[in-house]
Amino acid sequence: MKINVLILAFLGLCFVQCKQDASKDKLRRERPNIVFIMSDDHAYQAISAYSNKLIETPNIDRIAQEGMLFTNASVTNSICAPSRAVILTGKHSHINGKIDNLSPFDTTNITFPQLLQKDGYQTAMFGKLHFGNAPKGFDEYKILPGQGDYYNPKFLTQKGDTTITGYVTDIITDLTLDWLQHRRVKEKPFLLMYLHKAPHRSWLPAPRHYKEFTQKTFPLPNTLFDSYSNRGTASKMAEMNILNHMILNYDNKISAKIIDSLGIKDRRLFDPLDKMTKDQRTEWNNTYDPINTDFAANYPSMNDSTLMVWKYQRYMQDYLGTIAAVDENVGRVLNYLEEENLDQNTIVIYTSDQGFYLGEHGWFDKRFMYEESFRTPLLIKWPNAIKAGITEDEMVQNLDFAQTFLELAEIEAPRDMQGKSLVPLFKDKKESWDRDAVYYHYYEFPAEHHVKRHYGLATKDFKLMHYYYDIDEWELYDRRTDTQEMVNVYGDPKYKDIVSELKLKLTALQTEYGDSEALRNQYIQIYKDKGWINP
Ligand code: SGN
Ligand code: CA
Repeated sequence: MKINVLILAFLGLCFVQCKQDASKDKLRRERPNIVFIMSDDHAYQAISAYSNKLIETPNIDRIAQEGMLFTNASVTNSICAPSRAVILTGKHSHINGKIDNLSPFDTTNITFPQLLQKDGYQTAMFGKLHFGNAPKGFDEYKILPGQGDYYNPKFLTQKGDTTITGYVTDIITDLTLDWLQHRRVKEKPFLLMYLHKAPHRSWLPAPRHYKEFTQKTFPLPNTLFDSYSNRGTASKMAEMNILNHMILNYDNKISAKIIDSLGIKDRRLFDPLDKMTKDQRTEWNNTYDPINTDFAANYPSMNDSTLMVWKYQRYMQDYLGTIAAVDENVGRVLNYLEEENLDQNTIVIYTSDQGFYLGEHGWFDKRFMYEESFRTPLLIKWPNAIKAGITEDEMVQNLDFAQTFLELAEIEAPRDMQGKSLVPLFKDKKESWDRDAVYYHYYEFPAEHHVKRHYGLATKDFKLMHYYYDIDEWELYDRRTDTQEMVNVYGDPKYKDIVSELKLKLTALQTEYGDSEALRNQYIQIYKDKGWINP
């Protein structure tokens, strides 16, 4: 009798425990899915949720309409692979070691996908990573080698390489949808990293957008003819001016034959279209041959300013043309989530690995801490938790994603991660958000585009930068009055106290994040050892 009572009590306890475990399990299964969409070099100026001067992006905009639009999101180091390393590790470049596109990613770094995978998330990555090594922490990946190609791209997979015929943005989406449809494990929450190559240079649109975009004319930015006066050496020395450094053949798609016949000494002649099939090439020629003919006829009468405008228009036509395909494909993924009733408990993020110049200051490309390359688009929706239609102007960074995702997945973040979870901002608990400055450090110099090394800090009101390697120059911009950053006020006596205050803050941030002169010298030494000495 006594024994029976004991057995019953034991079974009862087991039942309660099992029930608790099951409901805990259920709760953990109900952790949100994460769809992280990132394009490459997508300027916020080219998303209509921010501004529709250049293009309409109705699908990307849906994310902001149904969630939040961040107007003050930035990167810690405005270049591709380093930005991706910051995102995955939640650590600044000087800590995770991926300071530039050239150094290998140190795979002993712990990344947030590894932690999610270990804790029950199904994980997948499709598209551009640009690390030179395979990602860790993914159940499945299909990634472009290096920069990848727009047409008929090759992908690296766990089962070897595969080349797929078609247009890269469509293919990355097909792979993503195929995984969602056929290999998603319904019992698990998932992390999906859906990473576009577009709109990266050399800006090749999909055939369906050739006609529409090559016929468009775009408004000129009012700093297109910037002479870089009132600023330091770095802006004057950069090689990313549309008139002087954009390549007529590679970038503007004027054939080598025409360039030669016009006697133009272009810096580089090579064919970005060489991966196309014969049919794709024919379709391309149908649109681009007449552009070539027109250019040949008009070039002799062009001066610097008309050539600048012509190149800017050509640049915008192709760059924005690639974004039209990104937008359509983002729509396909959002639709799928809705059709499968996955949208309510899925957090969807749209961002870029950094910002980009669309003719502001006469530039293309990125790398600088000046606004257009420092700032990056960020749109987030999660119907279960985020109210629709919110605009958020707090200073957030790509550094913050890892800790945000870990918090959503109820996983404790490693203590050495350096970002801040965005969850309080999602829940409108801004009182617990106390960040008043962000840190930036760019390293890749000497290198293409010649943007000098610099670090700096940004507050909502000011930006202080130090170019420290081959020159020793400070720049200060007053963001309240000079939103286009046209006048360096560092030497202006009016700003003396502000400079002192910001320098103290900068030192405090460097101490907090563990950046130091010794570390800077160590990273410079790597370039010296490789013989990459500044000319
Ligand atoms: C390539 C581009 C550069 C660009 C870098 C880095 N040149 O080298 O214009 O700055 O990538 O871009 S290209 O002639 O190869 O197109 S990043 O996005 O990968 O960082
Ligand atoms: Ca990039």
